[in-house]
Amino acid sequence: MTTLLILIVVVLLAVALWQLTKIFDLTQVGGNVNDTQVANDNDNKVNGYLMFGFLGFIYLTTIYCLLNYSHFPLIGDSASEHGPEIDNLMMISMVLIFFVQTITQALLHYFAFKYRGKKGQKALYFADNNRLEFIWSVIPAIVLAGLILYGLYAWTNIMFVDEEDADDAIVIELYAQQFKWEARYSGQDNVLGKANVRYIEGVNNLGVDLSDPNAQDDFASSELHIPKGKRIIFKMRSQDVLHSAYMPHFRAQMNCVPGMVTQFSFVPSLTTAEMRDKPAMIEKVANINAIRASKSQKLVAEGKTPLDPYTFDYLLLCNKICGASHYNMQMKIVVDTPEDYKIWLKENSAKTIVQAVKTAAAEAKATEEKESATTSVKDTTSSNSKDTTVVAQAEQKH
Ligand SMILES: [Cu+2]
Repeated sequence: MTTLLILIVVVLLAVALWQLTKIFDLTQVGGNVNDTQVANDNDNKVNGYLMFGFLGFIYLTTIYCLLNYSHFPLIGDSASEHGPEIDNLMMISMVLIFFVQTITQALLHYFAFKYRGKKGQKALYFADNNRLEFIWSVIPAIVLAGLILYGLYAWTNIMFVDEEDADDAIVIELYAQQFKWEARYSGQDNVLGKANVRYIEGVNNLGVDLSDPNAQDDFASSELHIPKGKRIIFKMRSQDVLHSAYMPHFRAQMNCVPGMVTQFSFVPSLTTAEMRDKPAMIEKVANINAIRASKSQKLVAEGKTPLDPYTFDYLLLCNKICGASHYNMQMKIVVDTPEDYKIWLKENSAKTIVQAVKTAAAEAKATEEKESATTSVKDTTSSNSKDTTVVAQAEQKH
């Protein structure tokens, strides 16, 4: 809000200044001032040097941003086996863009200065220059073709997973809905049971087909646990609108589309604990906690509860603006060692979805019976009070 106010004030100040200069110009009318609208040599010279000034501004801003903000992008320390390949592709693209833009901007501004308007100087007209056009067409074509080929190679490498070959891969479903994620594990058989939005009822909020033999051992979790060093095949579904499963630390993203199953697969290469121990991560966390500590001081002074210190966790985020609470659509990912994963699996795999549905049905039945018992007790009391209409209604209920 404050930023908006500041922006409005700046815009209003600019407008006021512009109006003031116009008034100033009007007061000069009739004086000995050059008010012709045609630029003279001096105007062109000023504009030529301003071009150089702008070039300097671009370069200085670039250097400033590189020095101050280059630690923000996630480059290096990716937590999946294919991560370095994506980082490499990203790095090559960025270096190329940086190189080309640095040179072209310099040329653009230099020539704007060199060929600024001068009295008596005429522009040379020529229709085309084959050699020049050849150079500026062929060089980008070769560079782009190389980049695209490398990108395609990386893409197929990452996206093509032979499920028959990868039989020790773990199949997990990521289910998206406004505004939360849920993971469904395929259980002992490693095959997810069929699911459809039409089967959603009560506690079966993932719409699992309870009659499917493959669904019998499926279990759901609100936290995604995966083991290090094993291939995970994610099957994505969405209940309502387009979502996107984004796991930045694993360099993974895939759209979740209502009515179809999409897929992404990767091998985690760093456990949560290992990632927390990385020097870059330690520095980042310390930085966040320093900010939190200073905020907490203010909160305490206002009599509010201070913020909890931050510890790093991998996250699954939604990367499609899917509604009002999109920003908060996230799920914690824990990369365990294979041993810890086994323990977690043991603790959680017993709570199957089929079992949960059965328990809920039994509970519902029990409460129903309890309720009908209390109603019949009430019935007797009301019949004692000779309220015949209530008795009749209660009988109808039975
Ligand atoms: Cu979403």
